[in-house]
Amino acid sequence: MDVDIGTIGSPTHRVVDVHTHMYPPKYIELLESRSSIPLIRKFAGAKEPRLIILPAEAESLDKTAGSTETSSSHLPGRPVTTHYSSLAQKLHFMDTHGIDISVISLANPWLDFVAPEEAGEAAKAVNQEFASMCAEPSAVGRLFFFATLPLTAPPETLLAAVGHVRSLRHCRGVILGTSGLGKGLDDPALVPVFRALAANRLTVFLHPHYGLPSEVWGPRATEEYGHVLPLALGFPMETTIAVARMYLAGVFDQVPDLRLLLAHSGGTLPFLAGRIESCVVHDGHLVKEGKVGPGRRTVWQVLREQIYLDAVVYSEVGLKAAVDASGADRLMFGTDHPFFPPLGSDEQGEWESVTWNAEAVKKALGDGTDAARAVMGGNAVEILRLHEDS
Ligand code: 5CU
Repeated sequence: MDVDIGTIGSPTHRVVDVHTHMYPPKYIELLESRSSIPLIRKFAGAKEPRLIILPAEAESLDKTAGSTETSSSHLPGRPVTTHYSSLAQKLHFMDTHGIDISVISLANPWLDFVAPEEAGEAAKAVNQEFASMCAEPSAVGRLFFFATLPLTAPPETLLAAVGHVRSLRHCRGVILGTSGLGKGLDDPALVPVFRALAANRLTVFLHPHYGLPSEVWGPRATEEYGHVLPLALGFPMETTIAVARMYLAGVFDQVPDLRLLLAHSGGTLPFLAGRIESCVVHDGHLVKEGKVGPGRRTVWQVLREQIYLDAVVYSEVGLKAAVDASGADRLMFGTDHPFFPPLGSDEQGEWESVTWNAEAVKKALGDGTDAARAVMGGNAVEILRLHEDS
């Protein structure tokens, strides 16, 4: 059934945000109940509680133990504003930036930390909350979602969860971190899950969280460099490594219908695909194992056949690499809301992090061109079936 989207523009002119997160109230409660990361903690004198999730933030959290420090610039993590959990706020943000439709997803670290025996029920509760938000009268036709899987749960619970999310209205896929069942996404035990997702036309939105080991950022990072290194470099490398491992393990050939949407324009994959190819072709071990012979699909082919990229890369330079690698027809606009709010200015107004991404699309593909419109929304409508109200 086609969605009644009221005053919203024609399908090819819609603006769609495929990378936009929420922490629904039950998930916030879960984080508030914890004493180790990920957690939400209140600090004396601070206006909002702080969300502390990144492995690289653990050290600064330890330093605040017992401290009465109240200056927000010295507190770990980020303030939990209404942007994280409020539906009205999400819709306001969309209206402010001319976004017609958002495909919302739980943000990192999802349910990766939940005990195996609790993960199945936790996933059901979170996914139900997302489905309910999308079914609110103010949201119908404007919100769809990527569900969350209970990856720490036993295999039968995990596969049952795929069955559950496929039945949820407005669900278009799942968001997945790179740890998988604990051994990464090249773990053969994940293949049945990928098969089930592919069979149900559920796109996998692959998103980083763990970055790289903290030591690589050096001894000055925690005190002096904020979150810049883990977020700007750790996240994209994590995504790149995860997909390269899947490629080397043959996951894309084993599950040819699997579709991955990669966060942050694929990390560094569009830029490094040529180097990965060269390393594959010149690897004596792979050649001896017969993995480089005729019929091998190149990384470039996988990028054009099974991978979509978001356009959350903040510059036309990176975006052009993404277009060259996957094609403008596989690229989809995103914002990463509620992360990267404007600092020191009105969070209810326009966010520079959003306008940078929209500008990059214009600069890379031309203002008002069909290709730019496709990236801003048309592709997402087609690929994620956002014209169907199911
Ligand atoms: O600011 C951050 O830490 C993040 C994060 O954790 N996840 C994300 O998607 N973007 C920014």
